[in-house]
Amino acid sequence: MNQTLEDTIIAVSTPAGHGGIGIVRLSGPEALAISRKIFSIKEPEPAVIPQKMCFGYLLDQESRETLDAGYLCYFPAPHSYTREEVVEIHLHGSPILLNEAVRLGIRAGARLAHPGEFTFRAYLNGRIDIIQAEAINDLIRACSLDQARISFKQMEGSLSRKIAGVREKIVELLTLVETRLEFPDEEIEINPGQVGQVLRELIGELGRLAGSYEQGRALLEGLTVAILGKTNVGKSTLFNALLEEERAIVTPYPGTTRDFIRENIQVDGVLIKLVDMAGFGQASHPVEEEGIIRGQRLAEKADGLLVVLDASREESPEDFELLERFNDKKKLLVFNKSDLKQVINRKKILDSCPGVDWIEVSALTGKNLDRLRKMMLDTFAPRLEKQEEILLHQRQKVLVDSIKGSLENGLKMLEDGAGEELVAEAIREALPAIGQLTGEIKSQEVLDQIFSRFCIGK
Ligand SMILES: Nc1nc2c(ncn2[C@@H]2O[C@H](COP(=O)(O)OP(=O)(O)OP(=O)(O)O)[C@@H](O)[C@H]2O)c(=O)[nH]1
Ligand SMILES: [Mg+2]
Repeated sequence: MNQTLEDTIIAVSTPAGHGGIGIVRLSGPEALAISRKIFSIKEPEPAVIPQKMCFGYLLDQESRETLDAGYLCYFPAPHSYTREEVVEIHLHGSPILLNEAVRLGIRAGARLAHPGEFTFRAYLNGRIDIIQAEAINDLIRACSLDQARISFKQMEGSLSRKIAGVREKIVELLTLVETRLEFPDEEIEINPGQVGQVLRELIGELGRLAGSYEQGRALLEGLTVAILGKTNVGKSTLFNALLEEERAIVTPYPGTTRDFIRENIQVDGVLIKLVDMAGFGQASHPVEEEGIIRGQRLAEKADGLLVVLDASREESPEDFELLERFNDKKKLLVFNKSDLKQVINRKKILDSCPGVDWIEVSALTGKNLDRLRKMMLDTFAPRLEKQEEILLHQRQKVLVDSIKGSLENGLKMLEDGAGEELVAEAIREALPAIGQLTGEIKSQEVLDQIFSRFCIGK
């Protein structure tokens, strides 16, 4: 990513495609001058009132042709997204027109922005840190409301403040220990018990934070829930019913589904990737056999399983085999076809897998499906503590673990009675990881990785 801030950059900031409005954005020292060359404001002059929509026309100065009518909005530095001079030109949402506006802007002296370059400038100019930049992209790409809520809070700085708090406490500890080192003869109150106490609290706090990544990952990527069971138990019917769409083929013949099908559903703001697959058991065809193998692999990696049983028939060895095979996975037992005469020996099944929650449903009539949705969340989704911060990125987790590791070293040395110098050195090692976490320490590779995930115009 280009780190010079002298250029004025321009890009379409609304998504590609046709829409009600489209916005072209400029940022940099010449943003206002360039935008005035391509957009003429109608009456009264001097027209540009900061942070107010000014009506006018998109203009090709060379041909003197007016191309569209719209609004210009000027955000003077530093009160803008990037902290630079920023201008937004709101036009009709026509890709042809918006690209033409960008072309005119480039002809007037701007340069096309790279993906994420507006946000990158906000970061370089100190308006946001890297955690907030990540949160902005997470917010834009949020695939559930819960995740959007968390990303919004982090964009506003909640996680950054928490990390700043940790940093402050570490620096205080260092000051305490190092002052003692510099002035060994003076009576400075330092109590190893107190240092240990602060270290233990910090380690606990960082441990909880790192632990939240499991929830974060589920939120960002969604939970994968695989529907499995013998052939013909009603997996595809259940899949369609949960999806509220006739997506998978359903027939009365066993072995209907041969490949797996994945579709997303939302349950209470959580994204669930639901997978329907071939029924377990004796394959009657090589294609089905391959489907079964793939299904098993997928089920092994899923966050949760819905094990479907046909309650209108007797239980069979395959049902038990299946439960045995996925013994250690999170699962729910779904006794399907509750609208028919119930034949299955439920007790025998439940006894074979103690502690596993179950429900009776009819995928055909829809009975109990809402309850099943809720149980899926309760059983498979990691608990969201509303107050706690949540890490959404592995990058963040790795660094929080590293900070915690340095403090644990320091604590161990303290407990082993090592000299203050060594304790201080171990604790100090936490600081670079904090710098990397917030982006205070810049790594080109990390920056490229983060900002290349952004869209152009953000
Ligand atoms: N009465 C009743 N019939 C059901 C129910 N759910 C599914 N069925 C019927 O059971 C048969 C098999 O349904 P599918 O959804 O294709 O079953 P499957 O488990 O996907 O089968 P395979 O893909 O072959 O493994 C169809 O005739 C469905 O209409 C239910 O809740 N009640
Ligand atoms: Mg099926």
